[in-house]
Amino acid sequence: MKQQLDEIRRQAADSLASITSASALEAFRIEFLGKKGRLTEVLRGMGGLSAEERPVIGQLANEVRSFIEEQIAKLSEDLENAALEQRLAEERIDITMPGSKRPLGKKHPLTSVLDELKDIFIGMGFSIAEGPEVELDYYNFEALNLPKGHPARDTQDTFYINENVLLRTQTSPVQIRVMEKQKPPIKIIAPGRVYRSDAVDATHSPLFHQIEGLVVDKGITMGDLKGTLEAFCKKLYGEDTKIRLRPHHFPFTEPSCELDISCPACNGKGCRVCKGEGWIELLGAGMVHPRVLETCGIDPSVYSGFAFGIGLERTVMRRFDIDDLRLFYENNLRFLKQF
Ligand code: 2U9
Repeated sequence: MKQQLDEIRRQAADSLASITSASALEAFRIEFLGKKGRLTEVLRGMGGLSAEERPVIGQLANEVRSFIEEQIAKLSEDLENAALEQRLAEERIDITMPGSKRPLGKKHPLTSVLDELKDIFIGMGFSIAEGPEVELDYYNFEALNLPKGHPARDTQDTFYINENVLLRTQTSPVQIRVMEKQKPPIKIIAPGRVYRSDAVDATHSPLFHQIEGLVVDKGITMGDLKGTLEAFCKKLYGEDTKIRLRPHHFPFTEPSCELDISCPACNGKGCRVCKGEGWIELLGAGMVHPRVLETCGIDPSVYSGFAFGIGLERTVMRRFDIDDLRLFYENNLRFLKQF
């Protein structure tokens, strides 16, 4: 039996030398120390030894077991360290490598000019009001002195969802809603998307943006309208900008006007930009029609107001000399990167 134990120790030492993985090491452990292992088999035969031999063989067997267990533990640690070194080498991150650049985004030209317009009006004491884009016919037309049958309601101009629901054609409904809820003084702008049933071309889009304004209080006059809009134009186009008001008609304002600014490119002398006129149309405005005030429960014999509307795309196209409205919506980075 002593020879068998010596032979097992030698075989174990030989096998260990060729083990290179944790799974092979586990197979080795089972082969020698498992229930049916080589050492276990030999120890089963100890029953047949004499009383003198048993303690001697038993000690030798324990020495062989301890030798194998120590070798397994050492090799297991070596294998783990080797695996860790392998991972560290493979998963190494070179922190001196340059980071991956994240190109910085920029505001869309419509957004940056809209923010500029909002800031000017906020600086003049206006609040910003918002409302639904899917609107009721009542708020978009009827309450604005545009009764059923008025041509502005025709479906060739308006996206109707059904008889009484549509996509708003202007942001005026927001101002109606404010007048219904809030008693004067009112001083708001209503910026936002509006929809018209127009075919897309260089100057038309079914979706575009407007900024409308409304001031209602006691004793509001056309002078307030002119003074407010002149201050706005000077802030937007420079202090030496001049304005002029031309008579016009809108069903929701009386009197109505259109406001021109002196051409920023030639300062009123006449050039390509203003087509030789020296003036550029900027917005429409007027005194709120008394019937509109009445509809909202505001007594026109006590209160008066003025309102105006600016097309955002047209303003931005003029600011940056852009000749095609579609460029705003195509998300072409070569175009957008210029702003
Ligand atoms: C209420 C009463 C009156 C808003 C107004 C205009 C004149 C105007 C156009 C400018 C360019 C629309 O985007 S555009 O095509 N708008 O000319 N808008 S007065 O008048 C109102 C609004 C709300 C309760």
